Amino acid sequence: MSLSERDSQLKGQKNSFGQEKLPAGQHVTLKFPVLTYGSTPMVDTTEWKFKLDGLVESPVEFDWQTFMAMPQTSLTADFHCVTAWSMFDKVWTGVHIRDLLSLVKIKSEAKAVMAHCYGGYTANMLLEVLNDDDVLLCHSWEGQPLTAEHGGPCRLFVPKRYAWKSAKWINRLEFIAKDRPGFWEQNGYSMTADPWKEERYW
Ligand SMILES: Nc1nc2c(c(=O)[nH]1)N[C@H]1C(S)=C(S)[C@@H](COP(=O)(O)O)O[C@H]1N2
Ligand SMILES: [Mo]
Repeated sequence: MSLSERDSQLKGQKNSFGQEKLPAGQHVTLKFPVLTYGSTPMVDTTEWKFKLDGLVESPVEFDWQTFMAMPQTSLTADFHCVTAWSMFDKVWTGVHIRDLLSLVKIKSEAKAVMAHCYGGYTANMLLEVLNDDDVLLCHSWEGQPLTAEHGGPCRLFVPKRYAWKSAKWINRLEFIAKDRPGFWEQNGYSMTADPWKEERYW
């Protein structure tokens, strides 16, 4: 079956949230493409640290051992890149965002969040987009540790948004009062990035 036949076969199919399985303007990939701006940071788990700060009562920082000792969640989900590929039904594993957020008391003024990464990349989203049932801080994909090019040792996974919000090599979540543009958002990409509304640019 050709890829375009595959795309048309998906027409009318729904994902587990009742959305079109293949959002408008997307096509299926059977690969796991690498999309990185700039070079791949090499981050050793012995040096890795993660911070939750900004509008929280008390900031928290933890190391790799602590991260891996947190409750672990696996889920099967799709991944949609704004360059038009969609990858379906892969298993992502890590710490569920709600288990992560339970480590801090987020102040009521916090409405948005900025993901910060090793290498300097940033991505923004509303707190309600981050705080969703299918959002993970991931260390594994299809049962294997994430490779460095895919964001290993740790990346964010936000399947309901275009993939640039799924920040690779993430090391900090900063809670902020007002949504502000991250790296791609400063370069013309959408603040909200909903694939089912084709929010690609702004
Ligand atoms: N730190 C960082 N995270 C990033 C990117 C990046 O360049 N740097 N690219 C984004 C984009 S545009 C996409 S499509 C996905 C791609 O993830 P993958 O390379 O694992 O497929 O990562 C996102 N996260
Ligand atoms: Mo992307």
